[in-house]
Amino acid sequence: MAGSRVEIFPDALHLPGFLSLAEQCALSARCLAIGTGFPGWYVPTVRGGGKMRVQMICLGRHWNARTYGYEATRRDHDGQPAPVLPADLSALGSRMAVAAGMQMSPDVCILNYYGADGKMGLHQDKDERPETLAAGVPIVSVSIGYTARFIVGGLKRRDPTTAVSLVSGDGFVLGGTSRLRYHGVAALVPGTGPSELRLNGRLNLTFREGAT
Ligand code: MD3
Ligand code: FE
Repeated sequence: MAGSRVEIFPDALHLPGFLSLAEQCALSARCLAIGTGFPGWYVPTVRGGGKMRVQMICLGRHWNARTYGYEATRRDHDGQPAPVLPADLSALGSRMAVAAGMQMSPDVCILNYYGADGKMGLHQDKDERPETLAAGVPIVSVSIGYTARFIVGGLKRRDPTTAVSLVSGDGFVLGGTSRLRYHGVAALVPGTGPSELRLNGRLNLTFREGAT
């Protein structure tokens, strides 16, 4: 399925097998090195006081889970500066957008690391600059490890949703009129993903532009 594109909605493209196994192994090692280094993973606490069901680290800019804004330092956590977004990761985001027939120049990458019982509730990503959102500049993501039951809905929380399985190596690009769709991770399928990865969990990288 490498090189295929599946249109889930207009401007919502699933790219099965976007990364080869070798690329998944290298990227997984890279992300785990970043996350277990300093300042490393943290579990965000959201506005209502609840903890998210995922470990996170933001590269380039920090997404504040209390204010839902982007900033230079991890003000809602330990005050550390957000680590830089490495050029090769930023290039990967741009390359994925191009593979979906779009364009972007990421200024932030959010790494999410899910354990077997990880999930992410239905939400919209609308904290980037209004001009970027209005222009439909995409968010692009790539998944490694356990398969995720990913759900995508409409522009209102209660709109019907479609389920997509995001398998290790898959890309997903959400731009244009789909940029503000509600979406979330309903559950993971523990034990899935290439055994060569030796990854007990799932890594997801989202690349965003306009996080300023
Ligand atoms: C659909 N992450 O970090 S990635 C997130 O699997 C997030 O970790 C999920 O939602 C994860 O905000 C989903 C695919 C994705 C990313 C951004 C989107 C889907 C999207 C933006 C709009 C609509
Ligand atoms: Fe999201």
